[in-house]
Amino acid sequence: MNTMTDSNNLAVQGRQKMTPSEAFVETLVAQGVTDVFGIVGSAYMDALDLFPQAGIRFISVAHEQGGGHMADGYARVSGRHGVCIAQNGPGITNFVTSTAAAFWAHSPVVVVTPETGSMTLGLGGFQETEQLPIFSKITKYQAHVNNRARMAELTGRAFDRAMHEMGPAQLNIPRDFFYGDIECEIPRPLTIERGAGGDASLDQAAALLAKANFPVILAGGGIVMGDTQADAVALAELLQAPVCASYLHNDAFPSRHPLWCGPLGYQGSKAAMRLIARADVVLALGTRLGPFGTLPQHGLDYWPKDAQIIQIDADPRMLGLVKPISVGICGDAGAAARALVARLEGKTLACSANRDARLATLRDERRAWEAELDGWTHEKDPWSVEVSAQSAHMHPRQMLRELERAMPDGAMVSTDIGNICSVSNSYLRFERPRSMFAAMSFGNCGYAFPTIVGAKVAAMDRPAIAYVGDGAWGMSFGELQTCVREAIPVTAVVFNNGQWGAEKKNHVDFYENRFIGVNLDRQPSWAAVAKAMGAEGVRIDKVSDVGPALRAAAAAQRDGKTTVLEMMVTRELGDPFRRDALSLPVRHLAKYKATAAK
Ligand SMILES: Cc1ncc(C[n+]2csc(CCOP(=O)(O)OP(=O)(O)O)c2C)c(N)n1
Ligand SMILES: [Mg+2]
Repeated sequence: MNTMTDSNNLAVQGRQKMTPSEAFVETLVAQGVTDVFGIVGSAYMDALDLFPQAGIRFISVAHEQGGGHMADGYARVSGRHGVCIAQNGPGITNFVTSTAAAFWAHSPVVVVTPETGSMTLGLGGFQETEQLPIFSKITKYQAHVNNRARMAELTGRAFDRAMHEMGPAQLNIPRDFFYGDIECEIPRPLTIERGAGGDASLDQAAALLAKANFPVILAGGGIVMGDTQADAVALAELLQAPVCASYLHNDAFPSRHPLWCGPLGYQGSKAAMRLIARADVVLALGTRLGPFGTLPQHGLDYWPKDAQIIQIDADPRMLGLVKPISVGICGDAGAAARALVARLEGKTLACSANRDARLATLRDERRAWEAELDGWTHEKDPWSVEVSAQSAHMHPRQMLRELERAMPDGAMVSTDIGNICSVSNSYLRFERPRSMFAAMSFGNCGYAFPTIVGAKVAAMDRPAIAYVGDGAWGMSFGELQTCVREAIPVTAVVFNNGQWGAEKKNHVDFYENRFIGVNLDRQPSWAAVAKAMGAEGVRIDKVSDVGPALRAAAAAQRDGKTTVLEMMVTRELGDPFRRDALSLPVRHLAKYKATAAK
């Protein structure tokens, strides 16, 4: 039974004769799709032909991976489905990385994968590969249209599952199944409401929180995806509890709120780490407690191993998966927060007794971390000191602080995988959810730029800014073509340090500076490349130019202009990503002895 009322649904009603292409497109209409990203292909041309009359914009991209990331960014900012489509075979395999990234970003992306024709499947015809196994581990659901008469049903199900399970769904369609005559009804979206969780577990959680002396809230992506920040704020204020953001979800809690203490995880906030280390009860609100997000950082092993952990997540498989927990609640973060407020309001809370002392600690930690960031203008390890002494370029941290100060209100910021992008985690603060679009756990270079392009399509009124290292930029700058061609104005801040820095840091720390494949010598001027591609390009050499340049580029978005700000920075490098996973080199063979750790 469809629970959505149909009055505003523009799709055709009732059972009737149509072609499968019409059934497919009408189901998109029924699901509220207005934008689809991809590269044109004969495999789905019959359906594409209907897009204009259906009110669907086809955004023609430079590379399918970019289109997949755009669908991801679009979904992350709008809370609606992101949709991408491509040619069978090579167009579809180009979606693999973006689909895996969307999987770990919990994005409701529908990946439409037209397949080789059903009558030649298995014969090794043109552009043929088995498309279902490839995506089997990176999707929440796979629909295969095994009969053209089921086109609408399976299309609708792929959309519903993507939203219900918050992740990519694949819709695989043999290309000959777009043609023919069928009779069907267009399914309406199946809206399923999620509740707060079980009463007994909520009671238990409320009892733990009432007794807590130092409760700390860990605000996760569930708050962002549920658009439920106000509920998290209400619960935090009731408890007067410090709120840390989970790794790369800096937009889960407003940074100007007095209880905010910043993100945990790699290059996160020491204030957040020091406060959660003191917790006797942690309320993990809408977070899977991913293993990478709570690793020791800055020399602080901050996860409170003796604390009682209450974990709330909409996916029961995430409860207690990574960290031992005391109470697991399968529910919507916002609904659970409201249910906890209802249980705790008017009750005596143990933490009220030490409220002033706790708030003083919070203020002290926040102040200390801000002061440390103000003074931390450059990296201090010997290699960084040496390379920056030889350079006239900007220190990355100073540049990042300037970007933070100049960040326009309501900005959406995507960040790539790289050393400088990672360091930016300390300097990214947001007042509203759906503002930060980091490459999440999949961690692929080349994520940030196309993702912000998709985000901009969904929110044309918001400034859209991507932080990208120069190596990752080399992978993704092709989508400047999409910005120019499709009039999608964004700002790319490209950190030119002439290296694949994050990996080079491992050479410095573990391999005695034996640099292999990490220097990006003889790069083009990225500002000049941008201009050649029809965008604006500005090279920034001085810290004092950073803020004005960002403000001007963000303002230029209102005039439809995409700008690349090429930031000339030193080769210094912050802490490495995977200190947890590397070891000093051991060599047994005489031939390789010279590379053994001394
Ligand atoms: C697709 C992909 N390839 C390789 C890597 C491994 N990797 C992680 S960070 C990094 C270096 C990033 O360099 P750059 O974008 O220039 O940023 P920087 O570290 O210099 O700030 C690489 C190669 C990856 N994460 N993703
Ligand atoms: Mg670099």
